[in-house]
Amino acid sequence: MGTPTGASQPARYTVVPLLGPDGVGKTSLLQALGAYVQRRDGLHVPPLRAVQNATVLDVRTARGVFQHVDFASAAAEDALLGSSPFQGAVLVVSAAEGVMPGTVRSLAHAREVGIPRVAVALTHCDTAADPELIDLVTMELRELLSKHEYAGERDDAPVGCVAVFPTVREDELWMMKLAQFFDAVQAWIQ
Ligand SMILES: Nc1nc2c(ncn2[C@@H]2O[C@H](COP(=O)(O)OP(=O)(O)OP(=O)(O)O)[C@@H](O)[C@H]2O)c(=O)[nH]1
Ligand SMILES: [Mg+2]
Repeated sequence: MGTPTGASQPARYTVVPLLGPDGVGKTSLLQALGAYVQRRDGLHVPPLRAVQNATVLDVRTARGVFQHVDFASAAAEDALLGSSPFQGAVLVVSAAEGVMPGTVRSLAHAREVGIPRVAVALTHCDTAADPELIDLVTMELRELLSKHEYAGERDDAPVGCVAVFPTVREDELWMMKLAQFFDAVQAWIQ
Protein backbone atom coordinates (compact mmCIF):
# COMPACT_ATOMS: atom_id res chain seq x y z
CA MET A 1 0.00 0.00 0.00
CA GLY A 2 1.38 3.39 -0.94
CA THR A 3 1.42 6.58 1.12
CA PRO A 4 -2.15 7.94 1.34
CA THR A 5 -2.61 10.97 -0.88
CA GLY A 6 -2.07 14.18 1.04
CA ALA A 7 -0.29 12.51 3.99
CA SER A 8 2.48 14.84 5.14
CA GLN A 9 6.00 13.48 5.23
CA PRO A 10 7.94 13.99 8.48
CA ALA A 11 10.21 17.05 8.20
CA ARG A 12 13.79 16.21 7.37
CA TYR A 13 15.93 16.76 10.47
CA THR A 14 19.60 17.63 10.13
CA VAL A 15 21.90 18.15 13.12
CA VAL A 16 24.80 20.56 12.53
CA PRO A 17 27.26 21.35 15.35
CA LEU A 18 29.39 24.47 15.64
CA LEU A 19 33.05 23.50 16.05
CA GLY A 20 36.19 25.39 16.97
CA PRO A 21 38.48 26.40 19.82
CA ASP A 22 37.57 28.51 22.88
CA GLY A 23 36.55 32.10 22.37
CA VAL A 24 36.13 32.18 18.58
CA GLY A 25 32.43 33.09 18.83
CA LYS A 26 30.44 29.82 18.70
CA THR A 27 27.98 30.80 21.45
CA SER A 28 27.58 34.32 20.04
CA LEU A 29 26.93 32.82 16.60
CA LEU A 30 24.16 30.56 17.88
CA GLN A 31 22.62 33.39 19.91
CA ALA A 32 22.66 35.75 16.92
CA LEU A 33 21.02 33.07 14.77
CA GLY A 34 18.47 32.55 17.57
CA ALA A 35 17.71 36.29 17.56
CA TYR A 36 17.25 36.15 13.79
CA VAL A 37 14.84 33.18 14.03
CA GLN A 38 12.95 34.88 16.87
CA ARG A 39 12.35 37.92 14.70
CA ARG A 40 11.62 35.91 11.55
CA ASP A 41 9.07 33.69 13.29
CA GLY A 42 7.58 36.40 15.56
CA LEU A 43 8.50 34.59 18.79
CA HIS A 44 8.67 36.11 22.28
CA VAL A 45 12.12 34.67 22.99
CA PRO A 46 14.83 33.08 20.85
CA PRO A 47 14.05 29.33 20.58
CA LEU A 48 17.36 28.21 22.13
CA ARG A 49 17.23 25.12 24.35
CA ALA A 50 19.80 23.93 26.87
CA VAL A 51 20.40 20.18 26.68
CA GLN A 52 23.07 18.14 28.41
CA ASN A 53 26.48 19.67 27.59
CA ALA A 54 25.13 21.81 24.77
CA THR A 55 22.68 24.47 23.62
CA VAL A 56 20.59 23.75 20.54
CA LEU A 57 18.57 25.85 18.11
CA ASP A 58 16.04 24.35 15.71
CA VAL A 59 15.71 26.34 12.49
CA ARG A 60 12.73 25.50 10.28
CA THR A 61 13.46 25.98 6.59
CA ALA A 62 11.96 24.89 3.28
CA ARG A 63 14.62 22.16 3.27
CA GLY A 64 13.53 20.76 6.64
CA VAL A 65 14.62 21.43 10.20
CA PHE A 66 18.29 22.17 10.95
CA GLN A 67 19.37 21.79 14.54
CA HIS A 68 22.51 23.84 15.22
CA VAL A 69 24.44 22.79 18.33
CA ASP A 70 26.84 24.79 20.53
CA PHE A 71 28.79 22.49 22.88
CA ALA A 72 29.38 23.67 26.44
CA SER A 73 33.13 23.05 26.28
CA ALA A 74 35.97 21.64 24.19
CA ALA A 75 35.67 18.41 26.21
CA ALA A 76 31.95 18.19 25.32
CA GLU A 77 32.82 18.77 21.65
CA ASP A 78 35.35 15.94 21.78
CA ALA A 79 33.00 13.55 23.52
CA LEU A 80 29.82 14.26 21.54
CA LEU A 81 31.48 14.47 18.14
CA GLY A 82 32.55 10.87 18.40
CA SER A 83 29.28 9.58 19.77
CA SER A 84 26.66 11.13 17.48
CA PRO A 85 26.21 10.94 13.72
CA PHE A 86 26.29 14.53 12.42
CA GLN A 87 25.40 15.28 8.80
CA GLY A 88 27.51 18.41 8.60
CA ALA A 89 29.30 20.99 10.74
CA VAL A 90 30.14 24.68 10.87
CA LEU A 91 33.76 25.36 11.76
CA VAL A 92 33.93 28.71 13.57
CA VAL A 93 37.05 30.85 13.10
CA SER A 94 37.71 34.39 14.31
CA ALA A 95 38.81 36.63 11.44
CA ALA A 96 40.86 38.55 14.01
CA GLU A 97 42.90 35.48 14.95
CA GLY A 98 42.81 33.33 11.81
CA VAL A 99 43.52 29.62 11.80
CA MET A 100 44.62 28.38 15.23
CA PRO A 101 45.88 24.96 16.35
CA GLY A 102 42.40 24.30 17.80
CA THR A 103 40.85 25.06 14.39
CA VAL A 104 42.97 22.38 12.75
CA ARG A 105 42.21 19.99 15.59
CA SER A 106 38.43 20.43 15.27
CA LEU A 107 38.59 19.95 11.50
CA ALA A 108 40.76 16.84 11.81
CA HIS A 109 38.34 15.46 14.39
CA ALA A 110 35.36 16.15 12.09
CA ARG A 111 37.10 14.19 9.34
CA GLU A 112 38.05 11.38 11.73
CA VAL A 113 34.45 10.83 12.87
CA GLY A 114 33.19 10.98 9.28
CA ILE A 115 31.23 14.25 9.20
CA PRO A 116 30.56 14.51 5.46
CA ARG A 117 30.45 18.30 4.93
CA VAL A 118 31.96 21.31 6.70
CA ALA A 119 31.28 25.03 6.19
CA VAL A 120 33.23 27.86 7.83
CA ALA A 121 31.87 30.88 9.72
CA LEU A 122 34.44 33.66 9.91
CA THR A 123 33.35 35.70 12.94
CA HIS A 124 34.65 39.09 14.19
CA CYS A 125 34.49 40.45 10.63
CA ASP A 126 33.38 43.79 12.12
CA THR A 127 36.82 44.16 13.71
CA ALA A 128 38.86 43.20 10.66
CA ALA A 129 39.90 46.57 9.29
CA ASP A 130 41.78 45.09 6.36
CA PRO A 131 39.69 43.28 3.70
CA GLU A 132 42.89 41.72 2.31
CA LEU A 133 43.40 39.99 5.62
CA ILE A 134 39.95 38.42 5.36
CA ASP A 135 40.76 37.27 1.81
CA LEU A 136 43.99 35.68 3.07
CA VAL A 137 42.29 33.87 5.96
CA THR A 138 39.53 32.70 3.58
CA MET A 139 42.14 31.28 1.16
CA GLU A 140 43.98 29.61 4.01
CA LEU A 141 40.73 28.07 5.27
CA ARG A 142 39.74 26.76 1.85
CA GLU A 143 43.18 25.11 1.56
CA LEU A 144 42.79 23.66 5.05
CA LEU A 145 39.36 22.23 4.14
CA SER A 146 40.80 20.62 0.99
CA LYS A 147 43.74 19.22 2.95
CA HIS A 148 41.21 17.42 5.16
CA GLU A 149 39.32 16.15 2.12
CA TYR A 150 36.51 18.68 2.36
CA ALA A 151 35.63 20.50 -0.87
CA GLY A 152 37.29 23.83 0.03
CA GLU A 153 38.01 24.63 -3.62
CA ARG A 154 34.32 24.61 -4.53
CA ASP A 155 32.74 28.06 -4.69
CA ASP A 156 29.52 26.79 -3.13
CA ALA A 157 31.36 25.46 -0.05
CA PRO A 158 30.39 28.29 2.32
CA VAL A 159 33.18 30.27 3.96
CA GLY A 160 31.17 33.25 5.19
CA CYS A 161 32.12 36.49 6.88
CA VAL A 162 29.84 37.34 9.82
CA ALA A 163 29.76 39.51 12.93
CA VAL A 164 27.86 38.21 15.92
CA PHE A 165 28.65 40.20 19.06
CA PRO A 166 25.48 41.17 20.97
CA THR A 167 24.90 44.75 19.79
CA VAL A 168 25.11 43.67 16.17
CA ARG A 169 21.80 41.82 16.51
CA GLU A 170 20.02 45.07 15.75
CA ASP A 171 22.19 45.69 12.71
CA GLU A 172 20.27 44.87 9.52
CA LEU A 173 23.31 44.35 7.32
CA TRP A 174 25.09 41.90 9.60
CA MET A 175 21.86 40.06 10.38
CA MET A 176 21.17 39.73 6.65
CA LYS A 177 24.70 38.38 6.09
CA LEU A 178 24.15 35.90 8.93
CA ALA A 179 20.86 34.68 7.43
CA GLN A 180 22.45 34.36 3.98
CA PHE A 181 25.39 32.44 5.43
CA PHE A 182 23.15 29.90 7.20
CA ASP A 183 20.99 29.57 4.11
CA ALA A 184 24.15 28.64 2.16
CA VAL A 185 25.23 26.26 4.94
CA GLN A 186 21.85 24.50 4.94
CA ALA A 187 21.92 24.16 1.13
CA TRP A 188 25.48 22.81 1.31
CA ILE A 189 24.83 20.29 4.05
CA GLN A 190 21.34 19.00 3.21
N1 LIG B 1 33.42 42.18 17.85
C1 LIG B 1 33.00 40.93 17.86
N2 LIG B 1 33.06 40.22 19.01
C2 LIG B 1 32.63 38.94 18.98
C3 LIG B 1 32.13 38.34 17.80
N3 LIG B 1 31.78 37.06 18.10
C4 LIG B 1 32.06 36.87 19.40
N4 LIG B 1 32.56 38.01 19.94
C5 LIG B 1 33.02 38.18 21.32
O1 LIG B 1 34.06 37.24 21.55
C6 LIG B 1 33.97 36.68 22.87
C7 LIG B 1 33.88 35.17 22.80
O2 LIG B 1 32.69 34.81 22.13
P1 LIG B 1 31.91 33.46 22.49
O3 LIG B 1 30.70 33.45 21.62
O4 LIG B 1 31.72 33.30 23.94
O5 LIG B 1 32.95 32.39 21.98
P2 LIG B 1 32.88 30.78 22.15
O6 LIG B 1 33.50 30.21 20.93
O7 LIG B 1 31.50 30.36 22.47
O8 LIG B 1 33.83 30.57 23.39
P3 LIG B 1 33.91 29.26 24.36
O9 LIG B 1 32.50 28.92 24.78
O10 LIG B 1 34.79 29.69 25.47
O11 LIG B 1 34.53 28.18 23.55
C8 LIG B 1 32.75 37.34 23.50
O12 LIG B 1 33.19 38.43 24.28
C9 LIG B 1 31.93 37.84 22.32
O13 LIG B 1 31.12 38.97 22.62
C10 LIG B 1 32.08 39.12 16.60
O14 LIG B 1 31.68 38.68 15.52
N5 LIG B 1 32.54 40.41 16.70
MG1 LIG C 1 30.75 29.25 24.07
